[in-house]
Amino acid sequence: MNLVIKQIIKKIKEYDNIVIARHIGPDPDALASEIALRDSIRLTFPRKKVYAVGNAVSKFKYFGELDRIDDRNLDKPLLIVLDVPNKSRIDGINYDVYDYIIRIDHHPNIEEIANLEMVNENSSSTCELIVELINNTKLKMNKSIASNLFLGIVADSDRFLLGYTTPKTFSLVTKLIENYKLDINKLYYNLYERPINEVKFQSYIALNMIITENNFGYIKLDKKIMDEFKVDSSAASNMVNNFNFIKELYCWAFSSYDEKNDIYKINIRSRGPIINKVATNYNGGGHMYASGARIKDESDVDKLFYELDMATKEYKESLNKD
Ligand SMILES: [Mn+2]
Repeated sequence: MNLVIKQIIKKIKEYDNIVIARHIGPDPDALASEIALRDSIRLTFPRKKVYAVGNAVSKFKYFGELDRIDDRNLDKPLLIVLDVPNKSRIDGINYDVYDYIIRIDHHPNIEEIANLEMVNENSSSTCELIVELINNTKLKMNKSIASNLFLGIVADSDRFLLGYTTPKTFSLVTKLIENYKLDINKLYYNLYERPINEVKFQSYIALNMIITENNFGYIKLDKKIMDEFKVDSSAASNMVNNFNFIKELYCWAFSSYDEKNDIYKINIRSRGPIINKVATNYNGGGHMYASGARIKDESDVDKLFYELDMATKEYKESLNKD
């Protein structure tokens, strides 16, 4: 790992134009890591041009502003891709214009997308990897960078609940809080404050979710029901983690219709069955126990749910063997 970190900082020093990108439909880890790394490089090397790109998300504005650029006009740019393992899911870049590409990520490898990779599947978050990068190089940090990195780690580990939360995660976070005097209670409001209609929508999901005999839970959220609760498809993704630790569920998935892009967004979570392999067959992917997919054809949603049910069945049967 240390050799890779050395190589990454060498490349950052070498290039004057640097673009940082992450996955489409960004979550807090993706946004926090790209903005934190951009701000750290700017702080350390004020003469470099560094951009964090991709579509902005209004509810995540508190992480900072994103940059609007045309990367085709940049001279010999370096691309740093964060929190995404596949080319097709990188947001807002022209892949072919880059002179050199680095990937920093905690998703399992899917395809070669970079010249240099810092990938650790056992890391809680991309933000944790950025903290390690900054701590082990001359890259600088300040309070706002530390706040973003803290929030990315908290969000992706679901408040240190999920696997891959290690003693290292806690010790890195402790130093962020101590060294930059983070007001963590204030920061939590950014992540966790939500309108009552979302809570009501969550109750609707709990009341109407179908649970199979294999302990797979699923629900389809159409436009009518989302209009009724005044929520959009991103609300469903926000609350999928809230269905963890339910005795009757080994795996659960929500399908929500995204009107703007005319697709069905699927959010899948698991506490046993491996789900990212299934999601990959449906224009999706992610982690072993946390995945997503984007589906055009509604009949494919049913097929995906069926395959998840079968994966859950297999998992349940494996439990009974021991
Ligand atoms: Mn992540």
